[in-house]
Amino acid sequence: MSDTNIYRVQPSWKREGTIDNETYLKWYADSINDPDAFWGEHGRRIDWFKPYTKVKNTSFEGDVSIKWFEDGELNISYNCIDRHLEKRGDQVAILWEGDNPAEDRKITYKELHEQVCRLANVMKKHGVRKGDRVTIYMPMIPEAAFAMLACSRIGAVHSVVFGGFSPDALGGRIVDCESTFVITADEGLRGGRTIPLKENTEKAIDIAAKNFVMVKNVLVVRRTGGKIGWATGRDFWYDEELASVEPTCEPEKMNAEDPLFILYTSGSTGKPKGVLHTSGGYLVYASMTHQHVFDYHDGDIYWCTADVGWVTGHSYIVYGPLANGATTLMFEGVPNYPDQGRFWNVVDKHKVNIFYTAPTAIRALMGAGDEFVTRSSRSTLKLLGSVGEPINPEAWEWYYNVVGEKRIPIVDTWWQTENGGILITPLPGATDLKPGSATRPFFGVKPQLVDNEGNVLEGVADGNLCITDAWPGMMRTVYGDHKRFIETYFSQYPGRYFSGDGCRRDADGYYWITGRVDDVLNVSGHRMGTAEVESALVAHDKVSEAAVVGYPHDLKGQGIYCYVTLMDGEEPSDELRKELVAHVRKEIGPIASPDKIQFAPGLPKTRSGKIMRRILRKIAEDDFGSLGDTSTLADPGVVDDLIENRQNKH
Ligand code: 6R9
Repeated sequence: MSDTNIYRVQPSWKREGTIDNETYLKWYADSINDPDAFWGEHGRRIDWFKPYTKVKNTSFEGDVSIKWFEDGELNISYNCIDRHLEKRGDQVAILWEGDNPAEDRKITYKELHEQVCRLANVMKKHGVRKGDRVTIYMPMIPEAAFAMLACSRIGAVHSVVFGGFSPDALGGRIVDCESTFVITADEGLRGGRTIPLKENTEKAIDIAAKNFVMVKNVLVVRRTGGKIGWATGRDFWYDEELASVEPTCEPEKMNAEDPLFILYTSGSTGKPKGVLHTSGGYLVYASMTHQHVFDYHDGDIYWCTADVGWVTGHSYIVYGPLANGATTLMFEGVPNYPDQGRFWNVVDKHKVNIFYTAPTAIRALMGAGDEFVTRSSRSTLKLLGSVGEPINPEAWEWYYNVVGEKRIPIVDTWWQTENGGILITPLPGATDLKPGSATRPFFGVKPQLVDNEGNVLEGVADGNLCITDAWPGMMRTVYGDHKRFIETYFSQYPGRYFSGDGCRRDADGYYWITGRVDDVLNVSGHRMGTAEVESALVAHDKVSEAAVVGYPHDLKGQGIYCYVTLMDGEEPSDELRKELVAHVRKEIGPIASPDKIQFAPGLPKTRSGKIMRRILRKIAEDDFGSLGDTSTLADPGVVDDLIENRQNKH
């Protein structure tokens, strides 16, 4: 990675109130030297029913306890809606662009208020109470945001499950948080194709029932009008229910540390973890990062292309922007439908000022050719953002030169589901940019690099990325399993939060994320554990053993490479390959589709039976010349067969 190209902050990147470098340095120092004073002041950017008197009460030691603004009371939906009504009741809050370019909707703050209140009343009518978990399995339609906000209005805890996940994945998530109320749609629509959300929900409910979690009600939004099954008494139409209740609903007074949502994410082990975020600190952090990282100014049209099923959708489509009274664009479709120019057509159509997307999309569009971009104007754009995986410098340069016409800054934002908001990022008016670097920490964030033994690395270094002190937006626990929270994030390097990412710090103190150092894959910006894909594979009755690793993939960042050992008597075939791909898609969802499957008579194991993934990674990368020491293998002979039959021969 070269850091020779530096893109200096341009005067035109600053507007009134944009944070400059001097301010960044001062605020950063303040935030580190006196977090209580810093966050005590910035915590007031949101409205509190009862002001806090305590600010920070956190410990990364022992039992790990994170509390921010702990005696304050607030309501998230009040902050995202009600407090804007007087000044911007008629301003568009959610600007929706359908999968079909002919379809769009504009929802003002006033309308948002009514929709959210009605839905909150419907949930109350069906017995949903403060603290209850509600599962949201929705397409990218405004009702998904209404559902999240309605939960927050009554103090219910939402668990949004990405609409691309399978019935099994959905069922598992319903069971884990014991949620008895599900909000979904008849079908989703993406790239002209329908997704059977209600049908998947029914299958998931059956799975949940087998695990003794009984879903009592399903609220169904009419999206496509497609034919669906129906259980009278359990299923209700969203529109009919909303019409039957009052249009106002008092927001529940919530403690700052009351849970707001659970979001499942993959780790090194097979089972996704329910990352729990609470209310006050989360909203302060999401709104503050949204304002300063994207240099959001009043009146800007802001578009984040993520799905609400991911944390980026939570913090930067819904909560951050709406807390700031922004117009947030929500897009139902995909970047290449009807063609590869869709993003830029939408930018022109809705006069988008701030655009935030993922490297995988940038790479795919780069591959499609510049004409799809250059035929659009994009003159309204003021800032570009990137998130989800490391952005390679080539893609960064293309984004900067072609999409942004060398005119506007790019913010490469590093953060994770666990973090609640952006941790390492440029600020457009303050930070000189280097393609491929997430640059510097946001206020209150103390990064640290350590070697594998936990020794702190100073200055220019390459190591494991930890954060040494708490910030308001961070997760509080793994839902229902605080021990796992401590083990996963605070045990490898005690007293510090370990991100699972590798990272380099250069001579300017800039951070360069190099990717996961654990058994987590990042495929097109989607996180998944190798163990999850492995357990899906071994659930197939012809598979005896499986090992999954990532390999570099031009478009997806990482591809999924599976080594599969078959049951005795089973023969490898292309047919079976296809069967296994279909099987994994069914078990997890299309995002987990294996790219390569190699049938292997044996896997390289140590004498104690541990699979040596290092070797499997090298072979998947077609880099078997440097396999390193294989003498500890129980049967070194398996390696030759693996090399011989590798699927990525160059
Ligand atoms: C927000 C989000 C988190 C993982 C993270 C890292 C990778 C995210 C990145 C990045 C390099 C960036 N990641 N942003 N790597 N540069 N700007 O994506 O959350 O889905 O939990 O993924 O994504 O590896 O650990 P999540």
